[in-house]
Amino acid sequence: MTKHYYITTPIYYVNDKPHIGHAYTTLAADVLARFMRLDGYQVKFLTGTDEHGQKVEKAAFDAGQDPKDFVDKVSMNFRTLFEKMNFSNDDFIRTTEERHKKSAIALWERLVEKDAIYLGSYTGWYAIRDEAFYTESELVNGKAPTGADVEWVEEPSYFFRLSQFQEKLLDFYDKYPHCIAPAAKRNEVISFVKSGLRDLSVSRTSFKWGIPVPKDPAHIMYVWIEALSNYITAVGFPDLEAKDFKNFWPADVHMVGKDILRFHAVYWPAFLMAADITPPKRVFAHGWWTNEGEKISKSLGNVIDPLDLVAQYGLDQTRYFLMREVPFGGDGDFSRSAMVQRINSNLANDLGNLVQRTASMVYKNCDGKIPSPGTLHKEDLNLIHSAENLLPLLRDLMKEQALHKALDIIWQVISNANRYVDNEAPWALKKTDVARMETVLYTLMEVIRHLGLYLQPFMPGSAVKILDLLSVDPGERTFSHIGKQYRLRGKTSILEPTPIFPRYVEG
Ligand code: ME8
Repeated sequence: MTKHYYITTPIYYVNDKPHIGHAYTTLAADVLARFMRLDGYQVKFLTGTDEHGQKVEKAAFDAGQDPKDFVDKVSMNFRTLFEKMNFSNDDFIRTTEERHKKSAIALWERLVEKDAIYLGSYTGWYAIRDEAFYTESELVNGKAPTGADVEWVEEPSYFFRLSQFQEKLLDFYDKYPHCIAPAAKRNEVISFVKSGLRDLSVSRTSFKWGIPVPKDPAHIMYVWIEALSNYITAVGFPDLEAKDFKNFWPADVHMVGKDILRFHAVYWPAFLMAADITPPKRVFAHGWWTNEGEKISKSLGNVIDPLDLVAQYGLDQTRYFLMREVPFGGDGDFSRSAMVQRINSNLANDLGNLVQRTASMVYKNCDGKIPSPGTLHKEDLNLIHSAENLLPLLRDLMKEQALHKALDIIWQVISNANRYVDNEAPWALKKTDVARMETVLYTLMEVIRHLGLYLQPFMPGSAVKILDLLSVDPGERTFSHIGKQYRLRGKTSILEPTPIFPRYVEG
């Protein structure tokens, strides 16, 4: 039976050009999606743009453009970025698309039908930057707790009966302990819900750029109720019988930043429960990046454009750095020195040298062909087994979204292999015992084959180069090709090796 896996990213506001944070979340989802595909799952990986609401309307106004023209352009910037970052998303959703309008309206109508929405009036604070409502007691020095400016709002509004979902949500978190991660974030959500939930304003009348409320077009749907529904739109909602809906819903992972966890782990499951739709299996909230120790913000002028990083350091180098530098789930700091250190030490030295010196020795000393091994010694088998046995460990880590730990254990094998090269000294064996040299080089090549397979989700371009170098059949590059049965065959010609990970030299 086909196994399915549905992973999503937030849909990003198109008020400005994409930055490192957007690339980061989508990269993490890309790595997971690629891993699961290699592991035999049918994957749906969704990302996209959130194009309605006051924040986007204001950005279009400030740019002197019609909102539709404006969102078309900015959304395209995200699409282009994602292509350049080699993201493998299966779909890119825009909330201005017809399929999404239809779905958001259907969700609203379902909520009305279930008596989960009523008309009232909202009096309180609203932060356009956060697209969020705040009470007086939540304000800090007259601003939102996030630092965003707030404005006073008094207007008729539809409300969602969130207050009725406190117990249901707590039961849900209890019954599905893995539905929110990391654990510390889960605890924060639980204490927030325990502190009591107020009904949530879900429509606005003070702007126009959004989806009108069915039968009451003076109201525009609150951007969050609309935006969250993108996750079901993309699998065919409102058609509950749609093939994708049946295969992929509930989503396996909503990958989000910690800033929007509450929307995903409280409001979204409540909307879905009210609409009689199963909530997502898991919401994972990762941390935030700072730049050289400073909060990233437009006003500080320190926003990092991911394409600048790619141009300067290389695509897979950037992907690797973002996934390795920070324990996934925690906050992290971008610094040039850390980036250069990672590139030169982990990529150029550890991995790059291993591949380059092994392949060069094979190319020069074995007539450009993978040697046939003699009897494998204990140390050869130990090394090969350390590579072959990674798969179940990686699976467990990826299930927890411990992406940095997955790289850690791959790098342990790389260290083992480098230690093995030093101990076995194949360059010396060349003069004393050619047969043993061939066995050692074969062992190393077989380990490198595994490294190439495992690194595909993280550094797809470089992994392809490694596997191509070894002439691994393109049809034998999934995780079902891990292990003994698909070991390299002696006498296979390899390509002439050229360094895959050059050192970064400050220019
Ligand atoms: O919140 N570090 O969109 P958004 C890490 N449209 N990640 C960061 C980051 C940083 N410094 N800055 C942003 C929205 N992010 C809504 C979502 S979903 C139904 C609607 C990432 O454009 C992180 O994933 O403000 C964060 O959650 C997201 O960008 C916010 O993107």
